[in-house]
Amino acid sequence: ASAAAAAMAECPRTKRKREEDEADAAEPRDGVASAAPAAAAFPLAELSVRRVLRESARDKAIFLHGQVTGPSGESTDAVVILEKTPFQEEKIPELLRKHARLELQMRNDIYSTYHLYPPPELSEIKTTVVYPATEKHLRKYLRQEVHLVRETWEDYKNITLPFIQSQSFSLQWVYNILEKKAEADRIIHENPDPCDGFVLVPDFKWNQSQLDDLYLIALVHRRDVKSLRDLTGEHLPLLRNILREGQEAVAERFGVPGSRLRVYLHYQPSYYHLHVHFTALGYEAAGSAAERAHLLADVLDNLALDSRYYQRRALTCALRADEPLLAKFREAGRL
Ligand code: GTA
Repeated sequence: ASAAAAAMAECPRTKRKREEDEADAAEPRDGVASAAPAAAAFPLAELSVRRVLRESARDKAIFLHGQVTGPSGESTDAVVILEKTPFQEEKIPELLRKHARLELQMRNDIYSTYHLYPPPELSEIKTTVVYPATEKHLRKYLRQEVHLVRETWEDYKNITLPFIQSQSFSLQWVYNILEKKAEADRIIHENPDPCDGFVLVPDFKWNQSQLDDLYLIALVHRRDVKSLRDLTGEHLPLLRNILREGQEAVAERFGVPGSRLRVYLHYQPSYYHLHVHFTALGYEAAGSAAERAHLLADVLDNLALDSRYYQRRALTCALRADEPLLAKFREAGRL
């Protein structure tokens, strides 16, 4: 009860920001918000596919733009991501024993290939749905060339900040987790301190069936820190808590030690509420490349050396070709 009470308390430094955000969340910029997830399953069979936004043979994933037609004939956009999941070692004997069919494709000397048809319970396709999806979601998932921009602190203040204040994705899903209105049963660890606390939950991208693609996300309780750019020495206790407690919680729950985890922040993130990614070191998660990922341990050292490190240096950002922020950099003659 005391942990719950602490989580309800508020970091004095963030009170004003929360009030602004609540007003903001009531009227989300991308026009989509819900306090809690709808209970009904998504009508997948009724989805009419408009186009393939992206597909990846390597990741065995396809990103679809589809539409669902409502009772009065209106169409609503959705993004549906279908993704084959990694093998679970412990299910292999069952897969071999219970396969529905094994069809020879070719044989040559000692070499042969087959089509193996597993039973339905062993052929899961991870399905992620964004519904209703905004134009911005469709753009986000569309395959695009990316361009690197070197964003100085001046650029951040004059170009990026006004842009993210005017049109970033709704943070309602984050507030739902922090307020236990969604995913409450999935919480792996919580430090309820309103200033230096956070909630650790499995990321959206992880089905938790196997550890190869382990992916969790730590969401900070305070609401006044948008991204890496806002961090100063003041946030060191918060960041140290995330690293230490996050690693301990993952080791305890999943048996993966800190030395096997990649713990990092994105710059630019998609969602401007500070969060930290925890992924299995052997897993090349989308967004773990050098141009986007900043290791939390390095961020801590940089801030300990210089409290205003992230307000002094230029940061590289990878922006998609059709991203309005990239256009803003072009207009400002910064590209
Ligand atoms: N637990 O409701 C949620 C939720 N949402 C809406 C987002 N996340 C959530 N987690 C929970 N519940 O890791 C997670 C996201 C992401 C993090 C936000 O929050 O899965 P970020 O702000 O740094 O933004 O992190 P990021 O990484 O761009 O977000 P996102 O949405 O994952 O996009 C990543 C890019 O990866 C996209 O452009 C997409 O095209 C690509 N991608 C590749 N594979 C996938 C996949 N399987 N699913 C989704 N996106 C993928």
